[in-house]
Amino acid sequence: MRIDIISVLPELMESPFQTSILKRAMEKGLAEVHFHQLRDWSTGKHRQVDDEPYGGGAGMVMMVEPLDKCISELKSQRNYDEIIYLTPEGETLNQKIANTLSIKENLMLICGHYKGIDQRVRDLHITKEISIGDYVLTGGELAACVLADAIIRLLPGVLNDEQSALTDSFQDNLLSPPIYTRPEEYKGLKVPEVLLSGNFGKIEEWRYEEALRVTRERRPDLLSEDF
Ligand code: 6GU
Repeated sequence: MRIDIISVLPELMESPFQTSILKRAMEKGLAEVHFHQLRDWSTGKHRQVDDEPYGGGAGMVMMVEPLDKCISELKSQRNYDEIIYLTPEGETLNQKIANTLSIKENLMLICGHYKGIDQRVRDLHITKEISIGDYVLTGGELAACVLADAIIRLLPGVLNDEQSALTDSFQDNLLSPPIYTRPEEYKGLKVPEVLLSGNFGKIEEWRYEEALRVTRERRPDLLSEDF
């Protein structure tokens, strides 16, 4: 998979892809992430990429021309499965969206800043808008990292068996059951007997019941969603 990310602050997104599991995914050639500095497509002498909104009002708007030029150039080089604009106005990211995007070949992510992007960029190019939750960030960069992380970890070969994505919270619309490691007792708190029993049928049953209990207590909304 290849992900192209367009931003005025690409340096903000470098370290997540140079660390730990995502770094390994890059090194193994399972994912490629390419950053593009939007200012490189600005024609103005100050490399301007934002301007005042028509009709007035607070805040700046990201101009149509640099974004259109950048996106068009990338589009001339390969076919993108989705061109995604990260914005609080988008569909809220969930595991199902991450799963769907993880089977694509080429994705383009557009990070907004200021009050957002000129509507005509959306009309011309954007195929999907995604938000990472109901709160406002200073820009789309951290959201783009969140989205890319959620997608890349699902690519075959990125996680090993111990890290397997198949047993994640949300992969079956259930939260994870409690987990324990050594020691068997700590400050009077004991590991549930069943986990020490060696009876894997019983253990799986216990984990499922606990996952249901935790989900019912914390996120009953997940149980009524079809997945
Ligand atoms: Cl995608 N962008 C910004 N700026 N804020 C957000 C967001 C995205 N998702 C949640 N808040």
